[in-house]
Amino acid sequence: MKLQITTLLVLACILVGCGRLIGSNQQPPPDKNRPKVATAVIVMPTTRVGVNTNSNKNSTDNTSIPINVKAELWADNWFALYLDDTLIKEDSVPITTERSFNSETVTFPATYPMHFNVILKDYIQNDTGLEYIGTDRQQIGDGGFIGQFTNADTGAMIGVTNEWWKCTVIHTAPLDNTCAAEVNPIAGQGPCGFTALPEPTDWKLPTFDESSWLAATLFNADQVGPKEGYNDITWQPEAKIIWGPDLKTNNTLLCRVTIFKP
Ligand SMILES: [Ca+2]
Ligand SMILES: [Ca+2]
Repeated sequence: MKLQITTLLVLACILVGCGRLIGSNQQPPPDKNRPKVATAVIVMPTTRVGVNTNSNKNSTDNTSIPINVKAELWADNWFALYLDDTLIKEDSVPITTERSFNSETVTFPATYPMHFNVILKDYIQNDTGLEYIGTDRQQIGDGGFIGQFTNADTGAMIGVTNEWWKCTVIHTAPLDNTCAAEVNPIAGQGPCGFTALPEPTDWKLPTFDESSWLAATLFNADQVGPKEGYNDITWQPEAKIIWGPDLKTNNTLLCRVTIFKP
């Protein structure tokens, strides 16, 4: 009798399990709402396979023919733009300048897919992450970066700063915002702790593994309060102001993007 009950229970469990399996097969999960980012992750490594191979040069595909690219860039406070590991443009106002808000426009040849890297820095007086130290304006300054890339010959837009950029923060300060209220703020002491990391090796190369990097955080102009130079450029609506997750305490960032042939 005991054996019969056990057998019945096992049979019941199998039937319930089978029912669930059949049910899941009948209703496959919809994939129409798959996030855009997931598509980008799939596309990028696939397209990169052909980068810098000689076979591309003999192909009928025109991706290996350079085009003239115009980059328009604005940073609070400083940037350096690289194409792979070649420096294209460094902000003409040094990061040691307390109030440096200026846009830059640069034109250069490049071939698809274009792998861009930027170093972004918010001005800090020292590792406390503060500015105007010792004055009644002592504060944690904020950052912000926006850029757009166009085909200089046709005027067609080929890339913008948006959430598809991947970034990592390598300088964060202060670690506690009450540092800004310290009478004598000292870097590394009390609320004025900081995190400073070296640049990862080879991070500018297309082969670098950026899987641990974050999607750039988007900010609007009201949040950043863009200053001098920003209005010198007609920004396309698709171009967004990007930074790390914390506009104030993220002080140095590295960001990357690949622009593919439209
Ligand atoms: Ca700033
Ligand atoms: Ca800052």
